[in-house]
Amino acid sequence: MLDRLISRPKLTDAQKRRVPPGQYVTEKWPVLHYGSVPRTDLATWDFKVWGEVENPYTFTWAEFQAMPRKTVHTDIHCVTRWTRLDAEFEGVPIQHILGRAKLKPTAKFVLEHAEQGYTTNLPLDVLDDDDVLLCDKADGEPLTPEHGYPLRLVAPQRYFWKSAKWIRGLQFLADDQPGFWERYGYNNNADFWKEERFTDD
Ligand SMILES: Nc1nc2c(c(=O)[nH]1)N[C@H]1C(S)=C(S)[C@@H](COP(=O)(O)O)O[C@H]1N2
Ligand SMILES: [Mo]
Repeated sequence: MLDRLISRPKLTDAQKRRVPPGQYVTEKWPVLHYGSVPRTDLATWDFKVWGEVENPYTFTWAEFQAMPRKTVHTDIHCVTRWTRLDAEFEGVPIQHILGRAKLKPTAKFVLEHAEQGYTTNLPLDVLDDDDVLLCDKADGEPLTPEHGYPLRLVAPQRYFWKSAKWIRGLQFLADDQPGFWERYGYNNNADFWKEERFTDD
């Protein structure tokens, strides 16, 4: 009865297997973040790569547009329990960013830095995955302001708070540093298959 009222999508068995424990599927793409949606001027926007790298660098929006691109078809999972299946993200593969940075052997973690001080951390091996992008388009359209325009990270193998919207830089680290939500009790690893939502999970 309740199911009919909230009109949840009918899922095939194959789709059901893609829904992690404790999650429900939504067809819409919810908007979720702390604080307000920043305004961005592409003419002054830049992106910094620094830390445990041989070649720290900064790129502009025009330089970003000239980088190699790819499209990733994937599912996304928010710790607040919504799951969206079959999203399509387009952008620059993270391997391009890593290659140019020339990571030092000491680089084991990354801290994503976004507008207004939002940060989130990942181990390098989770960042350096085939489906991780610096993403400027979703479902064929430029990102909308509330979904991270002009640029967000997409790291779909972890709860979606690990994918910073309005991202402005990547800092490579020898030692792990908790980000914004991680300091407020969210799980450092955030693997949705293991339901790693909060620190003690
Ligand atoms: N800069 C920034 N990025 C953020 C957040 C935020 O508060 N600020 N929230 C995260 C959380 S909790 C989720 S679920 C996703 C939501 O992305 P969406 O609004 O595009 O669905 O963004 C993540 N990235
Ligand atoms: Mo989230």
